[in-house]
Amino acid sequence: MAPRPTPADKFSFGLWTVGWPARDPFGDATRPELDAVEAVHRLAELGAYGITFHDDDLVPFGADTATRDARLNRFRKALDETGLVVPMVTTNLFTHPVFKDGGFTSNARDVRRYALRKVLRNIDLAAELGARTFVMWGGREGAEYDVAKDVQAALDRYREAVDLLCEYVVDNGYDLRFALEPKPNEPRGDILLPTVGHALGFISTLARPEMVGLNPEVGHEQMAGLNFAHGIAQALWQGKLFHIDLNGQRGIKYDQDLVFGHGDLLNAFALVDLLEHGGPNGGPAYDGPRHFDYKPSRTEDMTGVWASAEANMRTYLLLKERAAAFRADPEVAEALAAARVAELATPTLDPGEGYRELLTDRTAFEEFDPDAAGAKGFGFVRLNQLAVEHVLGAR
Ligand SMILES: [Mn+2]
Repeated sequence: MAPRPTPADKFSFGLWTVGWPARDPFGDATRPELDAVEAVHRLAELGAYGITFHDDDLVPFGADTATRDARLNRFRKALDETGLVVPMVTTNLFTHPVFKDGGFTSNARDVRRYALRKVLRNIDLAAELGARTFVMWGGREGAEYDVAKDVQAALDRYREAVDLLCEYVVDNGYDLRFALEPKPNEPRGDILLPTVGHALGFISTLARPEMVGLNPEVGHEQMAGLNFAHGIAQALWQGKLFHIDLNGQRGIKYDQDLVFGHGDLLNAFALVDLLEHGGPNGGPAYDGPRHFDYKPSRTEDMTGVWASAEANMRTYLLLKERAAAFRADPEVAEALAAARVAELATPTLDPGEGYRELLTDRTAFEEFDPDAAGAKGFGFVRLNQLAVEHVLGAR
């Protein structure tokens, strides 16, 4: 029996996830358009606490003021009726043809100025709805042809844009932070800030680096062949995990956006353990929204859409239970000790010790027996098997 999700679990969904009519590059939509008001009500019934959206999900691109106001008012009313919150808002700088070479980093300067205006308007809306995080996924910020994009100039323009947006938020007194979402490719052949590591490096060059963090997505890092839980651990370690996109992906291929846990289940287990417990030695954990950015598969009808939404939350809660059981198992504690996992939290040098003292410590080198140390096993496989057995519900 999976525990039932409640708002205390802080599960949130993008309006574009359950609302995806399943149009793909090869085929037409297989489902009807979903009304945003119905999405709010259904997600609230399922136990979610939040809903997020791109500006264009809620108000069609280019809509007049009357249409925009009417759409927003209906949405606000649904939020009031259900108690659902909007913890995050994001912007669409990728669908309209004007953004075919990007928004902030288009070679065309007039497009860049238009993109900034579009985002500034959306930031006002985010603040008005009480969102605390503004996500920016630069899906079109990239290139197919190396000779057609000056990447260093593009990064200058990217930084110029993010610096300007931060200044706007500060000047307006908004309680809002930015979260960059890395992705290696798709829809562009190569996207700028392709991984967590690239984005962390970029953030360190900004005028207000403290206002900008990350919104890493499971599948995006896995599309680059990277270990998502490791990327998240580093983001937490650097205080940059502002938001997270949970989903599933099976290896290095197109962006699948499967239900959370329907890809690399063992890495999902490690991820939930990390988010909930902050790692085996109690590093920083995550207390933000558990946000699902998945796509209900094109094979599903609307019943399947809501079943898949529920599946994300059930899988998370089951993995949370499994992680707690793993941590509470005395045999696991013993295997962790044998694997010397806690020992890594001990600094390599003694308090006050420097290289001079290290150089005089004969036990560190002259009397150390590397052959004996090299012959000793760590027992990592036994520890991992215990994790597998907990995930399988066998313990
Ligand atoms: Mn994705």
